[in-house]
Amino acid sequence: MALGLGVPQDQMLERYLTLEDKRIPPEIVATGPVKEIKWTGDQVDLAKLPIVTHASKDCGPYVTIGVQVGKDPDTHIRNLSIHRMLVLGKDKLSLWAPADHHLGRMILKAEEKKRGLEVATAIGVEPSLIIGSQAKVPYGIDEYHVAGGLRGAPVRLTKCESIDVEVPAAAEIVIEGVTIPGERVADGPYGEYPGCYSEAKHAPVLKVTAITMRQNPIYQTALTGMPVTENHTLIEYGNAAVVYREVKKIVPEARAVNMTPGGTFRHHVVVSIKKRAENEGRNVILALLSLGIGLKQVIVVDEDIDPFDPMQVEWAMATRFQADKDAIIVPRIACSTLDPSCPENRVTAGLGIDATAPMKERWRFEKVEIPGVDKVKYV
Ligand SMILES: Cc1cc2nc3c(=O)[nH]c(=O)nc-3n(C[C@H](O)[C@H](O)[C@H](O)COP(=O)(O)O)c2cc1C
Ligand SMILES: [Mn+2]
Repeated sequence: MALGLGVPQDQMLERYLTLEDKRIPPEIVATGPVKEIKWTGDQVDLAKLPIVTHASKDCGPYVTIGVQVGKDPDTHIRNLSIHRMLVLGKDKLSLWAPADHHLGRMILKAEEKKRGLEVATAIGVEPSLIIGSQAKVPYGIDEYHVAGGLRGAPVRLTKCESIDVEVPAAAEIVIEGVTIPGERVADGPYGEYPGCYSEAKHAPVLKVTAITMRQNPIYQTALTGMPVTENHTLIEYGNAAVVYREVKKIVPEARAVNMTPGGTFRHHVVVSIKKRAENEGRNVILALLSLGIGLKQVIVVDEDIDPFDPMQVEWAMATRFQADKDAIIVPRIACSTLDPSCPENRVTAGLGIDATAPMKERWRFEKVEIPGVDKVKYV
């Protein structure tokens, strides 16, 4: 991520926050390398692409890191996102874009008008586009503008052959298609980001209308499954940015935010704050559980605890937390579709742990320090 954005690793969140807000609109160009080869009509054949079956129990080959471009059927504002696609035939793919994601909403909006949604999938694009597609910006913001900000220059786009959608002119491969209104397919098992196999029972279906590519294109794929894979790291900062901004609204002295790797960078977060009112930690918990980005566990610690150090976080829980008064359980909130522990699709319980020390009698919670101990050399 840091290399892709040209940012020092230890400043990632800070720099990402500024870059994500920059917003540089794309430029349209007449053509580009992605138009060197064009397959239309009968030439379209997905079997000619080296689409990979990744995990041992996957039901078939999936495109896993294609950046999808769709347009809202009313406003025509674009959206970028990444959704897995299972090969169903020479010109058919599943498209796992559920309604909790913007492309899924666009597909449903088009179906209400009895139409398919035109969707282009760009494979092999530069990091700013992949990272930009993961930005948690509201519906109605074109992530091409976000990607432009991340790369510090406009993304160059060219028009598709068979649909009214613009794609990166420098992409390796573009798959153009239209969703088939009302058609759904059971798509799975597939080794998903929670680290378990999932089956999407109602995945929309895409009819491929054209494929364009460079001469000798490079086909890019990505792993998902047990954390940590590309699917996890790519989403870390998009999620951390939303969380950090939200925490700052409540506690201006938010110190750090750790979307934890074991929590898939999506379900669990540890936040450290310098609180100035007794129950600010509880407000942070409630705000984050209601964000709708899939969080189900929020741990809040004080500013003297490093949220990236699991030992320190557990220590804070061991010495500053009482379950009966400091835990919050919020029943039945909307969440990710893929957590296998959910009792129903997209229903989860939120857990908040306020492991910040009470403000009165602060000395009882102070860390013991031995002067000079860090200067002792044992070997
Ligand atoms: C490698 C990779 C694969 C992904 N696969 C899927 C997927 O199959 N289905 C899905 O809904 N989201 C998937 N995502 C996550 C979405 O792309 C991500 O949440 C995105 O921000 C959604 O965009 P939106 O906010 O415009 O809806 C994937 C992310 C990555 C990095
Ligand atoms: Mn979006």
